[in-house]
Amino acid sequence: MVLLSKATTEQYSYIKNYMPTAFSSTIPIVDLSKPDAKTLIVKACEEFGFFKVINHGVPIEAISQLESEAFKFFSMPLNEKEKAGPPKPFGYGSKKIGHNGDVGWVEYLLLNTNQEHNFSFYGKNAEKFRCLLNSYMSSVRKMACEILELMAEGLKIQQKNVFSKLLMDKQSDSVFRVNHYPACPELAVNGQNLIGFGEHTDPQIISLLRSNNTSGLQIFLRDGNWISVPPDHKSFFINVGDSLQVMTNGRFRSVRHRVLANGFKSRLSMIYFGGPPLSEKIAPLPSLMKGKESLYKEFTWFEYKNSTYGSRLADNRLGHFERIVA
Ligand code: GA4
Repeated sequence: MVLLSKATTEQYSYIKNYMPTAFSSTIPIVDLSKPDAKTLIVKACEEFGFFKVINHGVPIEAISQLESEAFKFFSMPLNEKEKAGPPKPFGYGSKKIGHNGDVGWVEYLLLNTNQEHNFSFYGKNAEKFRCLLNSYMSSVRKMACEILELMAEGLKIQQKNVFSKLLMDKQSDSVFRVNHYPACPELAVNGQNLIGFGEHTDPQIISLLRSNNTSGLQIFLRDGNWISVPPDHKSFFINVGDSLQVMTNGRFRSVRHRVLANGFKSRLSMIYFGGPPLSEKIAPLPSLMKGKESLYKEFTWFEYKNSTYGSRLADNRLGHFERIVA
Protein backbone atom coordinates (compact mmCIF):
# COMPACT_ATOMS: atom_id res chain seq x y z
CA MET A 1 0.00 0.00 0.00
CA VAL A 2 1.27 3.45 -0.86
CA LEU A 3 2.17 5.74 2.04
CA LEU A 4 -0.16 8.64 2.55
CA SER A 5 0.85 12.06 1.34
CA LYS A 6 -1.10 15.17 2.37
CA ALA A 7 -3.04 15.02 -0.90
CA THR A 8 -3.96 11.36 -0.49
CA THR A 9 -5.14 11.55 3.14
CA GLU A 10 -7.88 13.86 1.95
CA GLN A 11 -9.39 11.03 -0.08
CA TYR A 12 -10.01 8.98 3.06
CA SER A 13 -12.66 9.35 5.72
CA TYR A 14 -12.12 10.56 9.26
CA ILE A 15 -14.33 10.42 12.29
CA LYS A 16 -14.96 13.97 13.36
CA ASN A 17 -15.69 15.11 16.91
CA TYR A 18 -14.71 11.74 18.20
CA MET A 19 -13.29 11.32 21.66
CA PRO A 20 -11.25 8.11 21.78
CA THR A 21 -12.88 5.56 24.06
CA ALA A 22 -11.00 3.67 26.72
CA PHE A 23 -10.72 -0.05 26.09
CA SER A 24 -13.85 -1.68 27.28
CA SER A 25 -13.87 -4.36 29.90
CA THR A 26 -17.55 -5.07 29.29
CA ILE A 27 -17.11 -7.36 26.29
CA PRO A 28 -18.43 -10.82 27.16
CA ILE A 29 -15.86 -13.61 27.25
CA VAL A 30 -16.98 -17.16 26.59
CA ASP A 31 -14.79 -20.10 27.57
CA LEU A 32 -15.78 -22.81 25.11
CA SER A 33 -14.54 -25.52 27.46
CA LYS A 34 -16.97 -24.56 30.25
CA PRO A 35 -20.52 -25.92 30.69
CA ASP A 36 -22.05 -22.42 30.96
CA ALA A 37 -20.84 -21.50 27.43
CA LYS A 38 -24.28 -21.87 25.81
CA THR A 39 -25.99 -19.61 28.34
CA LEU A 40 -23.29 -16.96 28.07
CA ILE A 41 -23.38 -17.09 24.26
CA VAL A 42 -27.14 -16.46 24.16
CA LYS A 43 -26.83 -13.58 26.64
CA ALA A 44 -23.95 -12.01 24.69
CA CYS A 45 -25.82 -12.31 21.37
CA GLU A 46 -28.88 -10.65 22.87
CA GLU A 47 -27.02 -7.81 24.55
CA PHE A 48 -24.07 -7.15 22.23
CA GLY A 49 -24.28 -9.36 19.12
CA PHE A 50 -20.60 -9.81 19.92
CA PHE A 51 -18.31 -11.79 22.24
CA LYS A 52 -14.80 -13.05 22.67
CA VAL A 53 -14.01 -16.76 22.70
CA ILE A 54 -11.19 -18.43 24.64
CA ASN A 55 -10.20 -22.10 24.75
CA HIS A 56 -11.33 -22.37 21.13
CA GLY A 57 -9.10 -25.27 20.15
CA VAL A 58 -7.48 -23.68 17.08
CA PRO A 59 -3.72 -24.22 17.53
CA ILE A 60 -1.88 -20.92 17.92
CA GLU A 61 0.91 -22.18 15.57
CA ALA A 62 -1.58 -22.62 12.70
CA ILE A 63 -2.77 -19.07 13.31
CA SER A 64 0.68 -17.48 13.51
CA GLN A 65 2.02 -19.35 10.49
CA LEU A 66 -0.88 -18.13 8.35
CA GLU A 67 -0.49 -14.64 9.76
CA SER A 68 3.18 -14.50 8.86
CA GLU A 69 2.45 -15.71 5.28
CA ALA A 70 -0.26 -13.07 5.01
CA PHE A 71 2.18 -10.36 6.14
CA LYS A 72 4.62 -11.60 3.48
CA PHE A 73 1.88 -11.36 0.87
CA PHE A 74 1.04 -7.77 1.80
CA SER A 75 4.70 -6.79 1.77
CA MET A 76 5.01 -7.75 -1.91
CA PRO A 77 5.02 -4.96 -4.54
CA LEU A 78 1.56 -3.78 -5.60
CA ASN A 79 1.85 -5.25 -9.10
CA GLU A 80 2.54 -8.70 -7.59
CA LYS A 81 -0.43 -8.48 -5.21
CA GLU A 82 -2.67 -7.40 -8.05
CA LYS A 83 -1.96 -10.72 -9.75
CA ALA A 84 -4.50 -12.16 -7.30
CA GLY A 85 -7.08 -10.32 -9.45
CA PRO A 86 -9.51 -7.58 -8.39
CA PRO A 87 -11.95 -8.40 -5.55
CA LYS A 88 -14.87 -8.75 -7.98
CA PRO A 89 -15.91 -10.91 -6.32
CA PHE A 90 -12.67 -12.48 -5.05
CA GLY A 91 -9.09 -11.25 -5.13
CA TYR A 92 -6.83 -8.46 -3.85
CA GLY A 93 -8.24 -5.03 -3.05
CA SER A 94 -6.79 -1.83 -1.74
CA LYS A 95 -8.56 1.23 -0.37
CA LYS A 96 -11.87 0.59 -2.21
CA ILE A 97 -14.40 -1.53 -0.32
CA GLY A 98 -17.34 -2.92 -2.28
CA HIS A 99 -18.39 -1.23 -5.50
CA ASN A 100 -20.34 1.77 -4.31
CA GLY A 101 -17.76 4.34 -3.29
CA ASP A 102 -16.65 3.19 0.19
CA VAL A 103 -12.97 3.66 0.97
CA GLY A 104 -10.78 2.73 3.91
CA TRP A 105 -7.16 2.71 5.01
CA VAL A 106 -6.93 -1.00 4.27
CA GLU A 107 -5.74 -3.56 1.76
CA TYR A 108 -7.19 -7.04 1.70
CA LEU A 109 -7.59 -10.47 0.18
CA LEU A 110 -11.13 -11.74 -0.28
CA LEU A 111 -11.59 -15.47 -0.86
CA ASN A 112 -14.46 -17.89 -1.32
CA THR A 113 -14.11 -20.78 1.11
CA ASN A 114 -15.59 -23.30 -1.32
CA GLN A 115 -13.59 -22.39 -4.35
CA GLU A 116 -10.12 -23.68 -5.11
CA HIS A 117 -8.10 -20.48 -5.46
CA ASN A 118 -5.14 -20.34 -7.74
CA PHE A 119 -2.33 -18.86 -5.68
CA SER A 120 0.20 -18.85 -8.51
CA PHE A 121 0.49 -15.08 -7.99
CA TYR A 122 2.14 -15.95 -4.71
CA GLY A 123 5.25 -17.37 -6.38
CA LYS A 124 7.16 -20.24 -4.78
CA ASN A 125 5.24 -19.94 -1.51
CA ALA A 126 1.89 -20.55 -3.20
CA GLU A 127 1.48 -24.13 -2.04
CA LYS A 128 2.38 -23.29 1.56
CA PHE A 129 -0.07 -20.37 1.65
CA ARG A 130 -2.85 -22.49 0.13
CA CYS A 131 -2.34 -25.33 2.65
CA LEU A 132 -2.20 -23.00 5.65
CA LEU A 133 -5.33 -21.21 4.48
CA ASN A 134 -7.26 -24.40 3.87
CA SER A 135 -6.43 -25.90 7.24
CA TYR A 136 -7.15 -22.60 9.04
CA MET A 137 -10.49 -22.24 7.25
CA SER A 138 -11.57 -25.74 8.18
CA SER A 139 -10.61 -25.28 11.87
CA VAL A 140 -12.45 -21.98 12.03
CA ARG A 141 -15.54 -23.41 10.31
CA LYS A 142 -15.50 -26.24 12.87
CA MET A 143 -15.41 -23.69 15.69
CA ALA A 144 -18.20 -21.66 14.05
CA CYS A 145 -20.37 -24.80 13.93
CA GLU A 146 -19.59 -25.63 17.55
CA ILE A 147 -20.63 -22.10 18.58
CA LEU A 148 -23.79 -22.24 16.45
CA GLU A 149 -24.73 -25.58 18.06
CA LEU A 150 -24.22 -24.13 21.53
CA MET A 151 -26.44 -21.22 20.46
CA ALA A 152 -29.18 -23.58 19.32
CA GLU A 153 -28.96 -25.47 22.62
CA GLY A 154 -28.95 -22.22 24.61
CA LEU A 155 -32.06 -21.13 22.68
CA LYS A 156 -33.64 -24.54 23.48
CA ILE A 157 -34.08 -25.39 19.83
CA GLN A 158 -34.52 -29.15 19.41
CA GLN A 159 -32.59 -29.42 16.17
CA LYS A 160 -29.07 -28.70 17.40
CA ASN A 161 -27.65 -28.27 13.90
CA VAL A 162 -30.34 -25.87 12.68
CA PHE A 163 -27.74 -23.10 12.09
CA SER A 164 -24.54 -25.13 11.72
CA LYS A 165 -25.92 -27.30 8.90
CA LEU A 166 -26.00 -24.17 6.72
CA LEU A 167 -22.23 -23.73 7.09
CA MET A 168 -21.60 -27.48 6.64
CA ASP A 169 -23.59 -27.56 3.41
CA LYS A 170 -21.35 -28.06 0.36
CA GLN A 171 -23.09 -25.08 -1.22
CA SER A 172 -22.52 -22.82 1.81
CA ASP A 173 -21.71 -19.32 0.59
CA SER A 174 -18.98 -18.50 3.10
CA VAL A 175 -16.22 -15.96 2.62
CA PHE A 176 -12.74 -15.51 4.04
CA ARG A 177 -11.10 -12.12 4.31
CA VAL A 178 -7.61 -11.02 5.33
CA ASN A 179 -7.39 -7.31 6.11
CA HIS A 180 -4.12 -5.42 6.42
CA TYR A 181 -4.22 -1.93 7.95
CA PRO A 182 -0.74 -0.44 7.56
CA ALA A 183 0.41 1.88 10.32
CA CYS A 184 -0.33 5.45 9.31
CA PRO A 185 2.45 7.57 10.91
CA GLU A 186 0.69 10.85 10.20
CA LEU A 187 -2.04 9.90 12.65
CA ALA A 188 0.50 9.58 15.42
CA VAL A 189 1.35 13.22 14.78
CA ASN A 190 -2.02 14.81 14.08
CA GLY A 191 -4.11 12.58 16.39
CA GLN A 192 -6.92 12.22 13.83
CA ASN A 193 -9.14 9.17 13.55
CA LEU A 194 -8.76 7.71 10.10
CA ILE A 195 -11.24 5.03 9.10
CA GLY A 196 -9.66 1.70 8.24
CA PHE A 197 -12.95 -0.09 7.59
CA GLY A 198 -16.15 1.92 7.94
CA GLU A 199 -19.05 1.00 10.19
CA HIS A 200 -21.28 -1.83 9.02
CA THR A 201 -22.99 -5.05 10.02
CA ASP A 202 -22.01 -8.36 8.44
CA PRO A 203 -24.70 -9.79 6.16
CA GLN A 204 -23.98 -13.49 6.84
CA ILE A 205 -24.93 -15.71 9.82
CA ILE A 206 -21.80 -15.48 11.93
CA SER A 207 -18.31 -13.99 11.61
CA LEU A 208 -15.19 -15.18 13.43
CA LEU A 209 -12.40 -12.62 13.61
CA ARG A 210 -8.87 -13.03 14.81
CA SER A 211 -6.28 -10.25 14.68
CA ASN A 212 -2.74 -9.52 15.75
CA ASN A 213 -2.24 -7.46 18.88
CA THR A 214 -2.93 -4.08 17.25
CA SER A 215 -6.04 -2.20 18.36
CA GLY A 216 -8.58 -0.64 16.01
CA LEU A 217 -11.77 -2.69 16.25
CA GLN A 218 -14.76 -0.91 17.75
CA ILE A 219 -18.33 -2.05 18.28
CA PHE A 220 -21.52 -0.03 18.60
CA LEU A 221 -23.56 -0.65 21.73
CA ARG A 222 -27.33 -0.50 22.12
CA ASP A 223 -26.91 2.58 24.31
CA GLY A 224 -25.56 4.46 21.28
CA ASN A 225 -21.86 4.44 22.24
CA TRP A 226 -18.87 3.07 20.39
CA ILE A 227 -16.42 1.06 22.47
CA SER A 228 -12.91 -0.11 21.61
CA VAL A 229 -12.28 -3.82 21.71
CA PRO A 230 -8.95 -4.64 23.40
CA PRO A 231 -6.98 -6.73 20.88
CA ASP A 232 -6.10 -10.28 21.89
CA HIS A 233 -4.15 -12.30 19.36
CA LYS A 234 -4.87 -15.59 21.13
CA SER A 235 -8.66 -15.28 21.06
CA PHE A 236 -11.43 -15.06 18.49
CA PHE A 237 -14.12 -12.39 18.31
CA ILE A 238 -17.56 -13.45 17.17
CA ASN A 239 -20.11 -11.21 15.42
CA VAL A 240 -23.78 -11.97 14.96
CA GLY A 241 -24.61 -11.32 11.27
CA ASP A 242 -27.85 -9.97 9.75
CA SER A 243 -29.04 -13.45 8.72
CA LEU A 244 -28.85 -14.71 12.31
CA GLN A 245 -30.75 -11.63 13.46
CA VAL A 246 -33.54 -12.61 11.07
CA MET A 247 -33.48 -16.31 11.98
CA THR A 248 -33.91 -15.38 15.66
CA ASN A 249 -36.61 -12.83 14.74
CA GLY A 250 -34.54 -9.99 16.16
CA ARG A 251 -33.72 -11.68 19.48
CA PHE A 252 -30.05 -11.63 18.51
CA ARG A 253 -28.75 -8.37 17.04
CA SER A 254 -26.18 -8.11 14.26
CA VAL A 255 -23.45 -5.90 15.63
CA ARG A 256 -22.39 -2.64 13.97
CA HIS A 257 -18.60 -2.44 14.00
CA ARG A 258 -15.72 -0.54 12.40
CA VAL A 259 -11.93 -0.40 12.41
CA LEU A 260 -9.80 2.71 12.96
CA ALA A 261 -6.29 2.94 11.53
CA ASN A 262 -3.36 2.98 13.95
CA GLY A 263 -0.60 5.56 13.92
CA PHE A 264 2.11 3.23 15.21
CA LYS A 265 1.46 -0.42 14.37
CA SER A 266 -0.04 -2.29 11.46
CA ARG A 267 -3.07 -4.44 12.09
CA LEU A 268 -3.76 -7.77 10.42
CA SER A 269 -7.10 -9.50 10.83
CA MET A 270 -8.47 -12.71 9.36
CA ILE A 271 -12.23 -13.15 9.25
CA TYR A 272 -14.38 -16.12 8.37
CA PHE A 273 -17.92 -15.14 7.36
CA GLY A 274 -20.18 -18.19 7.66
CA GLY A 275 -23.02 -17.90 5.17
CA PRO A 276 -25.86 -20.18 4.00
CA PRO A 277 -26.30 -21.67 0.51
CA LEU A 278 -27.59 -19.10 -2.00
CA SER A 279 -30.97 -20.84 -2.33
CA GLU A 280 -31.60 -20.91 1.46
CA LYS A 281 -34.72 -19.11 2.69
CA ILE A 282 -33.81 -16.79 5.55
CA ALA A 283 -36.74 -16.51 7.93
CA PRO A 284 -37.35 -16.66 11.69
CA LEU A 285 -37.28 -20.21 13.08
CA PRO A 286 -40.83 -21.31 13.97
CA SER A 287 -39.69 -22.57 17.39
CA LEU A 288 -38.56 -19.05 18.30
CA MET A 289 -41.82 -17.38 17.28
CA LYS A 290 -44.16 -18.59 20.03
CA GLY A 291 -47.17 -16.87 18.52
CA LYS A 292 -45.23 -13.73 17.58
CA GLU A 293 -45.29 -12.36 14.07
CA SER A 294 -42.25 -12.36 11.87
CA LEU A 295 -40.47 -9.02 11.83
CA TYR A 296 -39.17 -9.75 8.34
CA LYS A 297 -40.45 -10.51 4.86
CA GLU A 298 -39.15 -13.83 3.63
CA PHE A 299 -36.14 -13.80 1.34
CA THR A 300 -33.39 -16.08 0.09
CA TRP A 301 -29.74 -15.52 0.85
CA PHE A 302 -29.28 -14.90 -2.90
CA GLU A 303 -31.81 -12.03 -2.76
CA TYR A 304 -30.27 -10.55 0.38
CA LYS A 305 -26.77 -10.82 -0.97
CA ASN A 306 -27.80 -9.13 -4.23
CA SER A 307 -29.32 -6.22 -2.39
CA THR A 308 -26.30 -6.08 -0.04
CA TYR A 309 -23.84 -5.73 -2.85
CA GLY A 310 -25.75 -2.74 -4.19
CA SER A 311 -25.56 -0.97 -0.82
CA ARG A 312 -23.09 1.32 0.90
CA LEU A 313 -21.15 -0.11 3.82
CA ALA A 314 -22.98 1.84 6.56
CA ASP A 315 -26.50 1.19 5.20
CA ASN A 316 -29.08 -0.64 7.27
CA ARG A 317 -29.48 -3.48 4.79
CA LEU A 318 -32.23 -5.30 6.69
CA GLY A 319 -34.42 -2.19 6.42
CA HIS A 320 -35.76 -3.34 3.00
CA PHE A 321 -36.87 -6.64 4.46
CA GLU A 322 -38.60 -5.45 7.63
CA ARG A 323 -42.35 -5.95 8.01
CA ILE A 324 -44.60 -3.44 9.67
CA VAL A 325 -46.02 -5.45 12.55
CA ALA A 326 -49.20 -4.06 14.03
C1 GA4 B 1 -19.13 -6.66 4.91
C2 GA4 B 1 -18.71 -8.06 5.42
C3 GA4 B 1 -17.69 -8.73 4.49
O1 GA4 B 1 -16.39 -8.12 4.65
C4 GA4 B 1 -18.11 -8.63 3.01
C5 GA4 B 1 -18.18 -7.14 2.66
C6 GA4 B 1 -18.51 -6.77 1.20
C7 GA4 B 1 -17.23 -6.50 0.38
O2 GA4 B 1 -16.23 -6.06 0.92
O3 GA4 B 1 -17.30 -6.70 -0.83
C8 GA4 B 1 -19.44 -5.53 1.29
C9 GA4 B 1 -19.86 -5.43 2.79
C10 GA4 B 1 -19.42 -6.74 3.41
C11 GA4 B 1 -21.38 -5.18 2.97
C12 GA4 B 1 -21.95 -4.16 1.94
C13 GA4 B 1 -21.29 -4.24 0.56
C14 GA4 B 1 -20.66 -5.62 0.40
C15 GA4 B 1 -18.84 -4.20 0.83
C16 GA4 B 1 -20.06 -3.38 0.60
C17 GA4 B 1 -20.06 -2.06 0.49
C18 GA4 B 1 -17.21 -9.48 2.12
C19 GA4 B 1 -19.56 -8.97 2.89
O4 GA4 B 1 -20.04 -10.07 2.65
O5 GA4 B 1 -20.34 -7.84 3.08
